[in-house]
Amino acid sequence: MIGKRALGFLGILSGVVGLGLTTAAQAQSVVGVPHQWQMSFPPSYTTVMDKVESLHDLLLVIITLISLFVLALLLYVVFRFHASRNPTPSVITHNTVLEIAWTIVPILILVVIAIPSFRLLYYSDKAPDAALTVKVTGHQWYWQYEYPDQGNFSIDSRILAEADRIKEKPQIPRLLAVDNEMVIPVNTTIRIIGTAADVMHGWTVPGFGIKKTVIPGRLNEGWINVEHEGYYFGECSQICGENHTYMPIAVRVVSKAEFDKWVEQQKKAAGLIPPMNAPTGLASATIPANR
Ligand SMILES: [Cu+2]
Repeated sequence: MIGKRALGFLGILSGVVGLGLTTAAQAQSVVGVPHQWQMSFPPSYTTVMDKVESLHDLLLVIITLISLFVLALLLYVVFRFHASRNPTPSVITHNTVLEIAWTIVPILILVVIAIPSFRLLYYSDKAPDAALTVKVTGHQWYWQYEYPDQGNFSIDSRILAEADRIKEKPQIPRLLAVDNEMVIPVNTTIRIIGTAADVMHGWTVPGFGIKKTVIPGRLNEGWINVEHEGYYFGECSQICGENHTYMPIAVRVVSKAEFDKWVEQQKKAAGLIPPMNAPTGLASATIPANR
């Protein structure tokens, strides 16, 4: 009996401790990761990606119809004009109506594709009402994130060695865990300004519908607004040298309160906030005694 009770108590205790650890280390669930046997796009986490998917769906319908039409024409020609059925071939070389038709129809199809395509291009291009900006700099071979609106601190984001990943962030898949994720608040429009320090890199997070090639000496702009908290991942998408494979992009989306807390921590670590033990009597000392 006692043994069972002790075991039960230990179980509860480990549950409580476990819960504490879980909330501390895994406050955000791992959302945006690839899955086994994944065939299509990753799930969409931003309105930009929703629109990318709907453009893709439209294009898929158009190219399927075109392919089936061309296949049907080919089969018809193979059957109808086979030497056995058509021993004397036609010698017609021109048909004005047909030539105008096969010029105009593709133009119309391209216009149908171009309208939503340009609309999406402009939609994803710039965010005039962004609440904050994060500057992304690609290095050989890690990412640097700067927060100019929060006092201009910066963090480096490097891949974790496998042993460290297992120890520190076991919930995150292999080759995707980094020491410092880019941290952003949920449901907030974030302007992404991208550049590179050495060679071209690609800041790409498929679930966000963002793929920015970052180039030394240039600034490229994009934006994200993520609806749910969690960890999201991408990879450098521009061959940038030996360790190109080992510079994953990890984004941690947190509540606004948690983001503010994280910013305070980073500012303190960067020495941007004066220590808290400043003299408190200063304000009263400046008030004249006779008032
Ligand atoms: Cu790369």
